[in-house]
Amino acid sequence: MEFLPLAPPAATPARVLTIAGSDSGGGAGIQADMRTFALLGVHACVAVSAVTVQNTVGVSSFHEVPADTVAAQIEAVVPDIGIQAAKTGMLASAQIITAVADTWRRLGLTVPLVVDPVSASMHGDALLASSALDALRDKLFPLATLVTPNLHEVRLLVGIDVVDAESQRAAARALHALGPRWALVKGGHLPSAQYSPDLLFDGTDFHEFSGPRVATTDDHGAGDTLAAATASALAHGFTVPDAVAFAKRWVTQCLRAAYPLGRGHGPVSPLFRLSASTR
Ligand code: PXL
Repeated sequence: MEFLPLAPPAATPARVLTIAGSDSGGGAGIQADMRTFALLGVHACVAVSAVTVQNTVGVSSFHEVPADTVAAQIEAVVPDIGIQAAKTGMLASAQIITAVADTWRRLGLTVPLVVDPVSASMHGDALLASSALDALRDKLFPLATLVTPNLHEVRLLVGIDVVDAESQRAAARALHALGPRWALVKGGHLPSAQYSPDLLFDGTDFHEFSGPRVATTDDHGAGDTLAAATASALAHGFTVPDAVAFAKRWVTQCLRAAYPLGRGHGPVSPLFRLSASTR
């Protein structure tokens, strides 16, 4: 596959800010973002929103970072380092979401923002307070270039059960009406044997991205990886449809390279790029 252009050695690469939670198992959250950023040649800035206590079997607890500390991390890095794109993952609470949105506005940021509205782990452990949904819809979505919910998050956010192509379109319309410039309804959890159809909508046109389904239960961090690769491509100036197409191919490769880990679900892996780049 075509990769993003790498900066020459010692040249400053594109910078992407992730605002997300830490996964002690190293497969999702900030750790997934940083693996993808590094393997795509992007420098990661990080605002930690929460520290989760988890392994491959599940999330046993998490500790939120105070909202003003999340805001302060963003305020520290953006004017100094400069970013070409940002993404959000686990934001945990309405206070943190509000702090991120307020900070984004205060800094007058105009770079692309990918909002992955993480609400639960793959084991079903809650990573977002139910009282935070209003803040997500009302404060953060209107600032987003792209939102990337999975079907569970679509149900929580717009109350639509996506079961087929028609309901997927209805969900894309409802999500777009909340204010992001683009909405991506990820179809990875649709009951299709061969394909995983993602639907992108900008209020006018629908774009479908149909990747091959990879048969693996080692898919921890797949959503984070898709959003991180999309943000990386946007940082390089890709259009949103081109960035999503690139990210979809990237996550498919990462699913093919996923490895077993622990007693539960292993992570998707961008480490395949290490052997690809030395060939
Ligand atoms: O994959 C979603 C996700 C995001 N961020 C953190 C997570 C998870 C899933 O477990 O733990 C911190």
